[in-house]
Formats: sequence, structure tokens, C-alpha cells
Amino acid sequence: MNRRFLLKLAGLAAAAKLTAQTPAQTQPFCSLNQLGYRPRDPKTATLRGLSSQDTTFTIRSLDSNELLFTGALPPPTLDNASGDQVRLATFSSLAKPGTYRLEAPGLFSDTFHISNDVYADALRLTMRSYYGQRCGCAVDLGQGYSHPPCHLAGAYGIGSNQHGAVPNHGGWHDAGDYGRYIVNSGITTGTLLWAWELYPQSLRNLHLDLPESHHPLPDYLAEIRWNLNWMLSLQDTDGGVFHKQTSAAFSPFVMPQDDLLLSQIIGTGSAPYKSTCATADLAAVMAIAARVYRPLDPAFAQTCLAAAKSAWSWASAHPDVTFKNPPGVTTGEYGDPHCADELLWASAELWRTTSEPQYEAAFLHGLPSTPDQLTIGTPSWNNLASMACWTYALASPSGPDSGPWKDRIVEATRHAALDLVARQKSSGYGNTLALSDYIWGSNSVAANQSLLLLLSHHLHPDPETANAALSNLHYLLGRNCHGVSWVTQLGHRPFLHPHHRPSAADGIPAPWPGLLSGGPNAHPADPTARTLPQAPPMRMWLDDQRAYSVNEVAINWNAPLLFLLAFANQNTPA
Ligand code: G3I
Ligand code: 9MR
Ligand code: ZN
Repeated sequence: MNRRFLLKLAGLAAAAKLTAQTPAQTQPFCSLNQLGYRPRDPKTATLRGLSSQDTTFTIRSLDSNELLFTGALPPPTLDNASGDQVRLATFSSLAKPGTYRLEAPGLFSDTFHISNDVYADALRLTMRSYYGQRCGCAVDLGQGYSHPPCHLAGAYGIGSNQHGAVPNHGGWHDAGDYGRYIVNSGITTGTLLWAWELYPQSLRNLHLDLPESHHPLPDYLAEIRWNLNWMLSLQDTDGGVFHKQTSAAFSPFVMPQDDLLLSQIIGTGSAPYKSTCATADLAAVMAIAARVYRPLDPAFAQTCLAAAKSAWSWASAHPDVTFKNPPGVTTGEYGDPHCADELLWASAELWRTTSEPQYEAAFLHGLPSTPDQLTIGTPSWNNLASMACWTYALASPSGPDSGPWKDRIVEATRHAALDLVARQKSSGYGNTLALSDYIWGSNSVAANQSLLLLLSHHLHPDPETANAALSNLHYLLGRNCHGVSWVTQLGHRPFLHPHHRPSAADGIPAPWPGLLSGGPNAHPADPTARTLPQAPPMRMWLDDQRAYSVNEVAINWNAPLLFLLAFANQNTPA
């Protein structure tokens, strides 16, 4: 039998398993992290569908076939996000490495592991998915997940004063579509570079099996540089940066090499053609890159720094050029009417990299008039103010010289983090999402809330905040009302049908590995998701390739997951 056929069988088996096992709301069911837990972390599973007479659960070691743990089940409580009556089974003190199953009357959980390296594969797969998103390059992830170079013909065109052909400079396809967008690349690449700065021990020896793997640069940084080079190519000679490079409309569901629509560099439609948010995002990211690559490739770091400075000057001189799709363009807009937060981030990163006073002055000028007015929120592609504040805090001296702003940033971050901790404790499935957080890409809201919690933990160590961050990982990897792992090819029941053109067009049933689903969306915005009956927000999700407002994948959604996994793998040599 050929390999493709075997893969097809495996994929069909996985699909059959999903339909057979996806639990009805009223049947006994246990949801937990389908990979498992690190020995010393808190461990709680969510059970539903049990009789109120059932008051205990047990955990069986599948290595020795012994029952190693018995725990009490508290009475059911209503989880508002899912509408489920849930029972929480806590077994944190079970720390012995091994393979286990949770049991209760009428119920066996998925098999799970307890071990220090339980998230090592997840980290590698999640990061390797960026190689899978590469544009303009032959990609081969193995097992048939491959394509030849794509989108080689590029041009300046719409909404710009420049015309003519441009070479392809790579970058990552944004999501399930083949567009490349500076704004979204910004937060993605910035988050990945931050993970390198904060958790290098998890990343410096990560083997990604890339075309560049034999080069001296660590694989992790080689992959990120692939996107940095494309971002640099969208900078004009005056320092401003074009918003995106996409076709005029979304392509059909074909492999990338079969998408023959012209890939165009798209401007704002009138002078100065470049946009402020994109330019400031590029300045921030290139300032971080200048720090990260300096010890490894000083010439590249110098290029990044020069790009960051000229972009910052352009954005400071043009603070309000917002982007809307010019006539004839219907690809993703990433429109954001407020670019002050992007500029704040650029100023803070440039100050952290150079210590030059004009950047600190610009950052301070962008803050509220008094420290007590400063609040910290969850970052997202259109909200970078927290990243700005954290970078400023990370660069400021500690102790008596730290100054009022650093102290206030730490305090406001901790305040936001403790709110998330409280939410996590009252959530039936252990996530930190408020009901209003179930929006397009809600899984990335959860992951970015973990990033906030981890920054809080970094600035003011507190296991409660780190544990709440990890609890979102458990939610994403199976402890949710769907009993699904929202990362392709991870766990027992990973979702199978992402809105992702290569996964749809490659003829292999199982999707490309390591991709995070957008997740539940209380405001479904595509025809397929709109067929979902109105239900509590966590239930507003379905595993359907057409349903882009709940089941697409995107580079900026994978990045905070990667950040969280880098944290969780700190004691696991890569
Ligand atoms: O923030 C508001 C919230 O206050 C409100 O309650 C809620 C109710 O509608 O909406 C929230 O805003 C949503 C916003 O995302 C949040 O970031 C908008 O409704 C929603 O339409 C918007 O969705 C964006 C989507 O493009 C449509 O523009 C997603 O953030 C963004 O990730 C997504 O990005 C697309 C690219 O355009 C193209 N490539 C794929 C990519 C992923 O789907
Ligand atoms: O595939 C597109 C996806 O990447 C975007 O997030 C989404 C919203 O902009 O649009 C998808 O494209 C759809 C288009 O908007 C409407 N026609 C069907 C397209 C593919 O399903
Ligand atoms: Zn491409």
C-alpha cells in the first residue's frame, strides 16, 4: 500500500473516532488535557453527565493497572460559558510520572501522561507549523505535507504610487488564506521573539528540520528570520511600510502553488500610501530583532535596527494614516483606527534596544497623564499597548531607581492577572475567558491571557498566575465542552477540518500539523457557523472547514500558544 493511501486510512480512522466519541452533553464525559500534565502542576479534569449519587473518582495507572488515586467529587455547578453542569475532579498531588486514566461510574477518560516533557512535542509541532506556512519556498513537513514554491510573481499595484514586478521575499501565509499582512506579522513575530528572550532554554536547541537547519543560526531564529525578511521587503525607501501583500481577492481552495492570482503590495489608495499601524509594528519588531540577532548575526541585526529607526521616524511624522481596503481589494483588512498603541510599542522597543532618550520620551508622552490611570489589557493584533508597557518594565532598572512607571506597570499587570486567576477558578473548564471574550479567534484570546499571566509572573513571581496560564493550555488541548484538542494532530481527538487551504486541497484527510483553531465565537460571521443554534458561547464552535469565523487557523493565534509552551518546557532540554 502506498503511503498516501495509508495516510488516508489513518485520517479516516481519526475522523470516524471523532464522530463516534464526541460526547452528548448529557452522557458521562471527562475532559482534560489530552496530552497530560507536568508532575508538580495542578491537575483538574471536568466531568459531566454523572448522577448526583456519584461522589468519588479514581485514577488508574495504566503501567501497573493499579488505582493510585481516589478523590472526592464536589456537587455539580453550572458553567455559564458552556451551559454544562460540571463536577471538578482534582488530582494535583498525583505527581508520579506515568500513564493514567481517570475513572468514575460509567466513565473512562482519555489516557494521559504525567511527565516533565509532556509538552515537548507540542512545542516542536506548534513552531514547525510556521515552516508549513512559508510562502515562496519549497515546504516539506514530511508525511506528504509539502508543496513547491508558491506566489513567485509579485507586483506593486493597488492603492500605491509604485508599479511593476517585485521579487518574492518569503514570509508566512497569514492563516487559511495566502495573504501576508504586516500588522498581523507584527504581533506574531514580536511574540515569538519575546519567547526567545524570556525562555531561551526551551528554544535554543529546538530541532525544526528546516532547509536552513545546517546553518549556524538556531532553527527557531532561522524560521523567524524567514518572516522578518519579507517584512523588511514591504518597507519603502522613505521608511513607511505598506500594509499587506495579497491578491485582490481570496483565492479558491487550492494548494499555494496553484493559486495563480497576482500577489500585490497594497497601499492605502492615496498619499502617503503606507499606513501608520503597519509602519509602527515593523519598527517594534525590527527593534526586538536587532537585540535578538545581535550576538548571532551582527550585520542582520544592524539592518533590522536601521529599518526600525526609519520606520519609527516615518510613523512619528505620520501618526494617523489608517488603512482600509482600497476599491477592488477584498482580502483581510486588519483595519485599526488607533495606531497610538503600535507607536507606543515601537518607542518602547527602540528604547529598550538603544537606550536613546528620544524613544523613552516618546513612550512616556504616549502614556496617560498620571500612573494611576494606566491599565493593562490582553494583547491582540490591534492592541499592543500592553506589549509596550511590558517591554518598558523589562528594560527599566529594578529597586529604588525603578521609577513610578515601572512600578505602576507591574502593579496594573498584576491587577489584570489576578482578575484572570479569579475567573479561571470559577470557570467550569478552567479557562480565563469572560463571556464577552468568545469572539473571532477566542482561543487566541485565551492564549494571550496566558501571555499576560506569564508576564505578570515574570515581573512579580507568583505560582497562582503561572498556574492560571497553564490552565488555558489544558483548555486548548482538550479540557473544553467539545472534548476536542484545538491543535491539529495533538492529543486523542484533535479537530480535523480547519479553514486552511493546504489542509483542504492536499488530498490528505488529516490537516497540516500544529495549527490552533480560532475557537468558539459567540458572533458567528460566516454562513456555516451561522447555522449553529444560539447557545452559550463556548458551544458556538464546529469542526467544519467552511466555518472561517470559528475554525480558521492563523499565525497570530499560534504565537501566544508557542509562548505558553516555551514557558511550560523550560525544564525540558529541547
Ligand atoms: O472586539 C469586538 C468586541 O468588543 C465585540 O463584542 C465583538 C462582537 O462582534 O466583536 C469584536 O471584534 C471582532 C474583532 O475581530 C476582534 O479582534 C470583530 O467582530 C471581528 O469581525 C474581527 O474579526 C477579525 C476578522 O479577521 C474579520 O475582520 C479577526 O480579529 C481577525 O483575526 C481576522 O483575520 C483574518 C484576516 O482578515 C484574513 N486572514 C485570516 C485571518 C483570520 O481569520
Ligand atoms: O478564506 C478567507 C479567510 O481567510 C478569511 O478569514 C475570511 C474572512 O475575511 O474570508 C475567507 O474567504 C471567504 C470569503 O470571505 C467569502 N467567500 C468565501 C471565502 C472562502 O470561504
Ligand atoms: Zn505563497
